[in-house]
This record gives sequence, structure tokens and C-alpha cells, in this order.
Amino acid sequence: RTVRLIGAPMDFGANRRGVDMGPSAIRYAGLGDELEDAGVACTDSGDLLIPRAEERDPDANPPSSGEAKFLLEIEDVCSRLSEQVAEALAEGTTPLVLGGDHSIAIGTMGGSARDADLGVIWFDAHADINTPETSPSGNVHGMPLAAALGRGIFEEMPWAHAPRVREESVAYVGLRSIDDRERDAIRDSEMTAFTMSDIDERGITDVVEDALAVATDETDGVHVSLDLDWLDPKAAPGVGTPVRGGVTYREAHSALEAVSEFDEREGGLRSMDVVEVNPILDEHNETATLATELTASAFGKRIL
Ligand code: DIR
Ligand code: MN
Ligand code: MN
Ligand code: MN
Repeated sequence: RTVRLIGAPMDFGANRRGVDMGPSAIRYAGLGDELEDAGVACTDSGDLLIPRAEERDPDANPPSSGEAKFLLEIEDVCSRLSEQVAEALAEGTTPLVLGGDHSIAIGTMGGSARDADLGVIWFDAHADINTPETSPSGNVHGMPLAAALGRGIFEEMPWAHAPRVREESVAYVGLRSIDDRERDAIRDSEMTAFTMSDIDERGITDVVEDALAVATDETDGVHVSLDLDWLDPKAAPGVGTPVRGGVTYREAHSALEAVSEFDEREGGLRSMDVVEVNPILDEHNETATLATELTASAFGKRIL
């Protein structure tokens, strides 16, 4: 397998600056070498060019788009990202997108689902199922799943809506911070949601096996979206929206090892993104280092 790195140093969707340095921090932590240790070849497409937020007006959106800061900029970046992801797949490589805030996943899923029915596993403390109509913050990093699923106003936005991502093929793992209207959206949907309580009760490997079963059922491949705030802030302090009570370092490795074991058995890992690493809030690049290690686990790195 050859993994194609694509950097998306974007922070338009986040509530604070610094997450745009994620791709540098992750590369600096040695992602290329880690992947080669995992036995996969690695090519690097470099970073997408992103305009500086200071030169943009967060509220320049068309009025119909509700509250969604920097939506025009995010549309531009995600459209370009989606092209690169589709190209990587067409060339037979596996796209691995380095964020950036989680809104970049709109572009990754758009490109990955262009020619395939795509299952999704969402490793995150948050549900990211707000729309501009429901979002309490207006931050698009809380909306990427809603965008891909074409919920609310996103239905009319072809750059965001990925029709080949279906609700019943989406599985959350590790939820613990959900807005009221997101709770209703999840309950009324066909998505599968495993919370931290499920992990407490059943153990991480069983839960991830179930999530993989959901995401691979009648799909052509799986997208794995790894938001570093999925982990407990003790393990991953460098994130913009930490929530205590997350998975431990060992649970996170087990989860991503389960992904790669499944992939070795049955195939299907089609694309991945690693998001919300914020080196400004970090200690000694710990969170980017962790992101690097977990990604290597997902692509087959083992202790022995
Ligand atoms: C919150 C926070 N639900 C929002 N979302 C975050 O702004 O929509 N997602 N931090 O990762
Ligand atoms: Mn997220
Ligand atoms: Mn999150
Ligand atoms: Mn849809």
C-alpha cells in the first residue's frame, strides 16, 4: 500500500487559532518514518494553500447559510481537497489528510465518496452533526458529518453533500459532548452511536469491531476520521476543545490496531483524516506525536 499525505493547514472551522499548524507538527513528529515502520510506502503532496484568516471576513457568507463562520473559505479549501483525495484514490494510493480543524473532513469525505459508497467511523468526543441552523457556535468544525450527509441547508450545497455517504453506514466511537439538538439529530437518524459509556461497559475492541461492521456493511470502503479530542486531555492536551473522560492512550492504540487488523483481513480502509492537533496548546508536541503513532497503528504498525 502507498499512503498519500495531504496537508490541510486550515483553522477556519475552529474556535481558536493554532490548529492550522497541525500538518507541520505531525510531519515534524515523524509521520513519514512511522508509516514506513508500519510497512507502507508514503508520498507527500504537501499542503493546500490556505488564505490567512485575518484577511477574511468570517461573516461574508450568503445570508441563507445561517450561522457558519468562514463558510466561503471552507467551501474553497474543501473543494480543492476533495479533488486531491479523489486523485490520490484514482492513482491507487490511500489518502491521509492532515488537519487542520475537523471541517476539512467535508473535503476528504467528498473526494473519497465520489466514486464509492463510503462508510464512516468517527472517533471524536463530539458528534459534529450541527448545521448552520442548529449550531450554537457557528463553528463549522462542529458540522462536517451533517455537511457530508446533506442535512439542513447543506443539502443544497453540492461541494459539501456527499450522497454516497449514507446515515446507516456512519458509526461514532467515544462520544461524550453532544449539543441538545445534536442529541435529537442522532436519535432520529439511522447512524450508530457508541458513547464512552459503551466503551466502559464493553471494552474498546468490541465496540470498534461493531463500528467496523456498520461502516463496511454494503459499502465499498471506510473513511476513518480521527479527532484528537477523542482522547482524554491527559493523553492529548493539544486540542482546541478538550473534554475530560476520553479514551486512554492504550485504548486509542487498540482501536486503531483493530481498524488495521480488520483491513488486513477484509480490506476496506479507503481514506483517513487526522484533525484538531493544535501545537500552540500542546506540551512538547505530545499530541502530534500521539497522532503520528495512532496513524501508524491504523496502517499496521505492531509492537512485535
Ligand atoms: C460544538 C463543539 N458541538 C460545536 N464541537 C466540536 O461548536 O458545534 N467539535 N468541538 O469537534
Ligand atoms: Mn470533531
Ligand atoms: Mn471533537
Ligand atoms: Mn445524503
